Amino acid sequence: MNPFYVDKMHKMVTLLDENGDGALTIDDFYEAADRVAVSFGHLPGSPGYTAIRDVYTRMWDEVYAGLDTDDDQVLSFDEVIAAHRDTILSPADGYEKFRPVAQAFLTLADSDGDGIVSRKEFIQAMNQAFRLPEEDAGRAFDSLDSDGAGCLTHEQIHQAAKGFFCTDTKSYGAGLFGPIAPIRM
Ligand SMILES: [Ca+2]
Ligand SMILES: [Ca+2]
Ligand SMILES: [Ca+2]
Repeated sequence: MNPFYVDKMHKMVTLLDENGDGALTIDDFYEAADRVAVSFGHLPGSPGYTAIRDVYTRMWDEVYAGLDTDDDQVLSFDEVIAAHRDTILSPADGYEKFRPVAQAFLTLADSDGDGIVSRKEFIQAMNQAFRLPEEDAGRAFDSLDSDGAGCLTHEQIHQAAKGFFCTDTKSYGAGLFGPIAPIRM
């Protein structure tokens, strides 16, 4: 596993670590779900709120809970890295675990439901879902919009997510979550 993959996953963990304690727990996911639901205008108890919470629960259960190798309900950074390598990076069908979760976020992001994600929709969704600063989200969009169409298809975003999570090279998708800074391990 090369250092670039570690740097990418570190960026991801940092974005998901809602309460900033350096580890991932279900509480991070529920805090994120609440923030995202409210920012998309879904109040607690509404169907939209429940749907968003279900996305985060599903993301935790299907992608992250299984990574908790010492079973303490806390995912350390090392656990996330090791497990991503074994379950998502190495297997040829690794992205299939991620695809339903990515699709749920895509459905949220494509707020007018026209099947494409405009630059504005992308920036709004990355800012609301992952607290990515708007400037970084704009750079992320531009790095993915390789043909300059000003919008992305759902399949382009799946390809980008696959590139981000399932390759350790600087392939398409490396910029999905904005700039990647090298970390010192
Ligand atoms: Ca945390
Ligand atoms: Ca653990
Ligand atoms: Ca759209």
